[in-house]
Amino acid sequence: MKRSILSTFLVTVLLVVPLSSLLAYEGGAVSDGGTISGVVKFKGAAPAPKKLDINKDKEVCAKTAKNDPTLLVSGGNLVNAVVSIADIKKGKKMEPQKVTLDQNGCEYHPHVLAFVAGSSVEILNPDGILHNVHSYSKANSPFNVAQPKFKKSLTVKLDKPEVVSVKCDVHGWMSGWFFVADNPYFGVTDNSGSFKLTDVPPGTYTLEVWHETLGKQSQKVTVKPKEEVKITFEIAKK
Ligand SMILES: [Cu+2]
Repeated sequence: MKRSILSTFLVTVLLVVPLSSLLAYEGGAVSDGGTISGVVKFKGAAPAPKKLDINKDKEVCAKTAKNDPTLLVSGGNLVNAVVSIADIKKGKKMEPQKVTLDQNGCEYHPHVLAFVAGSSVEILNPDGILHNVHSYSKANSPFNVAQPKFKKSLTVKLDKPEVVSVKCDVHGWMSGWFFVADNPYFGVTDNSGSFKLTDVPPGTYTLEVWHETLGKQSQKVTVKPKEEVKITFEIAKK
């Protein structure tokens, strides 16, 4: 009898409380947090930078030479990789931000833009020519917006965690990514390949690195109160 009451209760809880809220991230004050820092390395011989073929609107877009951003290695470090904690459910506050994607010179700056779900992205067009911003998303509604030369700014909002490919339908070489995070622990590597995640509550987590060309890799990391743990990722081409 007792068991059936308990199971009725559990079934009721599962029906009433949506699964998404059980999985949601809970933000608050972190007093004894530690730091996860490190570097993402490219394993193997670094690929030679590939020049992009700028075959349209050259007077604006070809002012500076552009390298293919989809695999950039700098001194053995992997650039534009996102390092994040994949399985953290509780930690520092997560607040939606206003972030900027600039199309200056027919290139997305930054190439990989990471932010928390619920944030707004202001997309700038200082080029004086037409761009068309086109997102390829599943969880968020995709957008496909013409941005003529007089429209210097437009804003989109992404509410769901997801990695989203962004392209320009006018300039085939323009590509970028939105990394929409479900928690505030993430970083994008620059030329130094380094990352630093601060105020992480003590515990054991799955630290994940994502790169558009090389895929994902993860490792377990244990964070101790007020200590810094150093992690190295080495990712090879598959
Ligand atoms: Cu464009």
